[in-house]
Amino acid sequence: MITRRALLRAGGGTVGLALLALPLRTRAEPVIEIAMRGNSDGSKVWFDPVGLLVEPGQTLRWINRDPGNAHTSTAFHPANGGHALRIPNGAAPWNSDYLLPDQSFDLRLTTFGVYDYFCIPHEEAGMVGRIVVGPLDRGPSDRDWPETARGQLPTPEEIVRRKVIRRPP
Ligand SMILES: [Cu+2]
Repeated sequence: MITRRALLRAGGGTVGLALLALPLRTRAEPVIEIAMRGNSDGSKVWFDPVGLLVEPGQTLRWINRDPGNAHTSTAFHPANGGHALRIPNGAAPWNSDYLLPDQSFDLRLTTFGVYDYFCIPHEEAGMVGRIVVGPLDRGPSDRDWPETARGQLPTPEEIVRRKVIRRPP
C-alpha cells in the first residue's frame, strides 16, 4: 500500500496539492449507526449502542441487524401511543414504524438534550435507548419512566463521558 505521504513525495507539487484537496472535497458528515439486535432465539433484543452522544444535526441511522425480528425506533412522546415525554420540550417526536431485517431509518436531532426511545413490540422486553445531543445543558429528566425500562439506560452524564456505550448481549 502506498501512503499519501509517499505519493506526495513522489508526485511533486501539483499532484500533492490535488491529493491534499481531496479529503476536503469528499468529506461528508458521518452517519452514526444504531443497530437493532436480537439473540438467536429472540429472548433478548436491544439497541446497540444503547447510549450515544451526538452533535446537533448529525445523521443517526437505525438499522435492523436482527434477522429474526421487526423493530421500531420510537420516541417517548405523547404522540406515540400516549407515552410520557422523554425528549426535549419542543423537539419533534419520531416513529420509524416497523423495520424488517436490513431496513433502516434516518433521523437528525437538532435540539440539545436527552432523547429516550423504545421499540414498540419490545418495550416490555426492555428494548430502550438513549441519545444525548450535546453538549448537555441540563440534568437528567425525572419524568415518568416505565417500570420495564428502569435500569436499562445509562445516565446522560455517563453517555457524555463515554460517548458510546455498548451493552453485551
Ligand atoms: Cu424491537
